[in-house]
Amino acid sequence: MTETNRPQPIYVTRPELPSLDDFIPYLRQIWDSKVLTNGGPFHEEFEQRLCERLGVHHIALFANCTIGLVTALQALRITGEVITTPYSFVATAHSLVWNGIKPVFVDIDPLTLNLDPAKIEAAITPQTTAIMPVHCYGHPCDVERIRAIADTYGLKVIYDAAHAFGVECADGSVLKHGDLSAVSFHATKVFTTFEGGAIICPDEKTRQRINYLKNFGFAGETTVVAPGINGKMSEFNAALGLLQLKGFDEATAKRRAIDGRYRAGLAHVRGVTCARETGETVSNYAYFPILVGPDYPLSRDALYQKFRDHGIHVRRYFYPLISDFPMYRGLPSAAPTNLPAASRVAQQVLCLPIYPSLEHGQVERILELICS
Ligand code: T4K
Repeated sequence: MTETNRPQPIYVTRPELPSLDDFIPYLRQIWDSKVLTNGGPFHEEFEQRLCERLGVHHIALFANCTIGLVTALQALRITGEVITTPYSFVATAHSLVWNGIKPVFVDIDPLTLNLDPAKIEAAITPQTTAIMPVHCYGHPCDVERIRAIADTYGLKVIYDAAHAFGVECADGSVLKHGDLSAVSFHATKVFTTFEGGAIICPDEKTRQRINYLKNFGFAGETTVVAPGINGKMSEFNAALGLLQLKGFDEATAKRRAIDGRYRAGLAHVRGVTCARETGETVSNYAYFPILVGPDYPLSRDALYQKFRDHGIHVRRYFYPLISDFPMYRGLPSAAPTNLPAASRVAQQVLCLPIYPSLEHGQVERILELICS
């Protein structure tokens, strides 16, 4: 095969961007006004539009989701121990450690791949102050059971909702659940501002405190009320977000079609299981994780390599488990015996490419590679 007819590499995700021409007027406005950041007009408008789009009342924009999680924990004054999942991106547990909080890992449900509510109570100690579950792959956690446990023990719930933009349950956006939820607008997410994120807050008072914290703690020109951080979103990112909102539904429809094709194509492949949805009424089709079981002719890593050899950059989200990284593996809760479901899933998972510009022929090639 020559360089010219070699197929283009395929990635696990690719951002869907608006046309550059459509972005130029936004840039011109920024250049003309010279307001670049610190709550400028695009920032304010983007917060407003997001509230409308998501059906929520209070949003604080952030430079990224990780700093949003760190700030959410600060805002609720979480200390001691927080129960969380090992089956996530490292930012989940890192946000705890950045606050001097000890993560306590609890196993996942092997079907939903989210924190298993049945295992939470056994991990609660007098030091536990909160639960940080993840809506993994955008599939909602069992929010009702988690809320009931939190209420019984007087715990806060902060959702790492990095994957869950646009996801809805029967009562609307999943981002409304918990005391706070943090969502990501990173380049790899279904909705992107290049880098970015937001906290969804229950009330204006909490949002105000979060706004102080993300602006160094300033509550006025000469008043600093907390040792805050710089977590602000710039005008550039906010303008991009405004423009991106316009294309979100169309992009989701393309993802839905790919999701449907994968599910149909893999339905009868022995040893391959598609992760199931968990009760959302509207999905965002953010990821397409499959589990490669012992009945499949190749190991997960052999299939991963086969894809790589064909220029297809699938990813093993989330392997290794967070609890296997050096800064966490000494914790008693990190022991693989405490996390049997997460340990098994991390060995089997492979996230297939899914993004709006992924072509029909490319999806078929991916399916062929799994089936051949
Ligand atoms: N909580 C959870 C549960 C998360 O998954 C994440 C982030 C966070 C919190 C923190 O959110 P942020 O603070 O980032 O807002 C990626 C992302 O960097 C990370 O944001 C994401 N989760 C995680 C699941 O995936 P990598 O190291 O896999 O990214 P990378 O650079 O290898 O990109 C993957 C593929 O995406 C590339 O092969 C090609 C494509 N890509 C990537 C970038 C950055 C593009 O096409 N364009 C791009 O600009 O972590």
